[in-house]
Amino acid sequence: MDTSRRFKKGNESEVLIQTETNREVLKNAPVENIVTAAHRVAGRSVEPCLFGQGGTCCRNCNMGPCQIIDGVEQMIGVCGADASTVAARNFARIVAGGAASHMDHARGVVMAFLATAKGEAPYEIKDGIKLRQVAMSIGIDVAEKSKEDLAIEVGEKLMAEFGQQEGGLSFVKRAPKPRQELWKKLGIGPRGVDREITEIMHRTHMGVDQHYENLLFQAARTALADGWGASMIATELSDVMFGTPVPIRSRVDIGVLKEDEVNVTVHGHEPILAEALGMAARDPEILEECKKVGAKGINLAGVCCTGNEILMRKGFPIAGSFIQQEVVLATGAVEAMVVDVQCIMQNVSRVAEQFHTELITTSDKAKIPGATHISFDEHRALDIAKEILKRAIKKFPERGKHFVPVRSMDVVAGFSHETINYMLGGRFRASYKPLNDNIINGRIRGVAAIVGCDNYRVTEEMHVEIAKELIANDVLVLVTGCAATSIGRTGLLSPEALDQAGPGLREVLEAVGCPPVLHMGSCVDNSRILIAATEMVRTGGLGEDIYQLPAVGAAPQWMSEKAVAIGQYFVSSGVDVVFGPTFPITGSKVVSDYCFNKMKDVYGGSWHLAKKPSEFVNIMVDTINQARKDLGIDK
Ligand code: CUV
Ligand code: SF4
Repeated sequence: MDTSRRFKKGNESEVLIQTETNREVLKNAPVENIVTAAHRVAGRSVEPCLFGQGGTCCRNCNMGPCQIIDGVEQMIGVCGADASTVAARNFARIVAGGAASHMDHARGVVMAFLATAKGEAPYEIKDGIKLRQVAMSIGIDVAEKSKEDLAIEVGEKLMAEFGQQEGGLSFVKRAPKPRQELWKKLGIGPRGVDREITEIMHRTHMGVDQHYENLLFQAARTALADGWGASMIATELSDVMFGTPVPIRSRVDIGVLKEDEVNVTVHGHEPILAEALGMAARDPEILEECKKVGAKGINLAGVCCTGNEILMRKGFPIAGSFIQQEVVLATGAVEAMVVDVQCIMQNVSRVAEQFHTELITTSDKAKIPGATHISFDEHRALDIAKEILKRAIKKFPERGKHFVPVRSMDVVAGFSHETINYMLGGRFRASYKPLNDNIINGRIRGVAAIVGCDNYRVTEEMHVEIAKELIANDVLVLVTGCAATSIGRTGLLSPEALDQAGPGLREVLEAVGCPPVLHMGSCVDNSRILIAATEMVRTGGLGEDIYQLPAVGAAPQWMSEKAVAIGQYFVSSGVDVVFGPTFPITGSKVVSDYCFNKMKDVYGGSWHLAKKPSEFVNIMVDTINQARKDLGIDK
């Protein structure tokens, strides 16, 4: 270990601030001494612990914590656990943490969905067609039922799957048949949404499951309960309730904040709160209040995945990705930051305190010292949203010196699987056939998903460099989460960026007016990619199962546990996935070999590790080329 780095000083000049916009805002911020995560990364006196980073630190019982060194006999756990057991246990717990977040999110969506169907919440069942499709896909008879009755039936059936103990999940049955059979053979078909998490926590308790492969199977089962369960439930019911996304223009980056309006940023994940704020922002009573303080209206802007949810469905702008959450507030131009759950840094509270900004927490699951807590309840959604906005309006006259950068970028978002089906499939016969044909004839080499967070420890614009290289190589790129926002900042989500695409991809997308990179939504919307992949298989010509598709995924700047759960459900669905720059199992040779190689034999897709953008691109392009060769479509 390089000790000069290990004990570095918190020197200002070492602070590497990501993105031009962040640098500009922090340089011009009206208040000095704004400290962000970038400063804390530079200021930490110790490097990340190698045991923690490689997944071989165990503190699952009080005989430890035990730091395990693979291959050193006296460095196994006090209980005898070796590196493979500890790495697999820790990995499983990461998946559990990530999956649990999506499961609770989904639960919230179903509860709001049921309240809506029963007329107890101010939302409506917007997409009746999708409701019927979803109902039929889970075996519910749709004949002669009102929209509301059908919605109640769908909601209750899906809600029951959270606490279910035996049997399978409805949406799992959407996967290609050979995939379902494989899961059955491996014994990893999820039995209930919540059950698998409890079982991971049990099996990783001291002295229970001590075989790495068995542990990793349970991690896979839990991840499937997320991707083909919770996340898919969240996406599908949110679409039915709030509208299935269609292409929509908007803007991203901190410059979407406005001088003459009350800026309210909504940060977190669940669309339910954000949708209510969107409704309240147009309410005449609220607009009247705005006028009283000299504001032209409410400017609602998203941060993190909440941003993606309301961008996709309503065209609200995104103020920032994960690494911009503190910087958005450092403008001094935000009256309120309203948060719900996940990816909210505690430090937003300290930055808000340096300004007139009010931080408002809304989930009883997520409180922050220094914040105002207004408990959100979907039954009273509109009243609560108005109460929140009124507080923000009161803050407007207190806005002091501020700095809003001119930077913001045009984006086109809204590429749900239905939209892709329709746009690439043609106006009269929505189908994946034209997409498959263009892959078979080689105009499009394959499909790559770039997903997940951005991260203060990664200073390169990895998402952007990888996306640019892939589209230049005629690979269709799909994005979700903060990867989508960071790619959006550079203009690649706009049709004008097509000139950066290779000739084949460009020809196909130009004809339909699509940008070279398609924004598919938030993190739970990665389930849209599972459905799109399944549809491509079903359409024919590209094999019988997902693992045969020339498709690959990557999360080059992942930060959250959710990203690992997502990665694992893609791998278990047959997709090769590249993560980096680190991965929390590398402290065990056996588990590394299993995840990076053997999983390919088990699932048809495996994990890969890369550090530099060029390494990501090489693995992704090679994966696609190999799949094309195996399919016999590359002569
Ligand atoms: Ni869920 S999980 S930082 S907001 S993508 Fe953004 Fe997306 Fe990662 Fe969090
Ligand atoms: Fe150490 Fe084993 Fe306890 Fe983990 S479970 S802390 S390896 S003794």
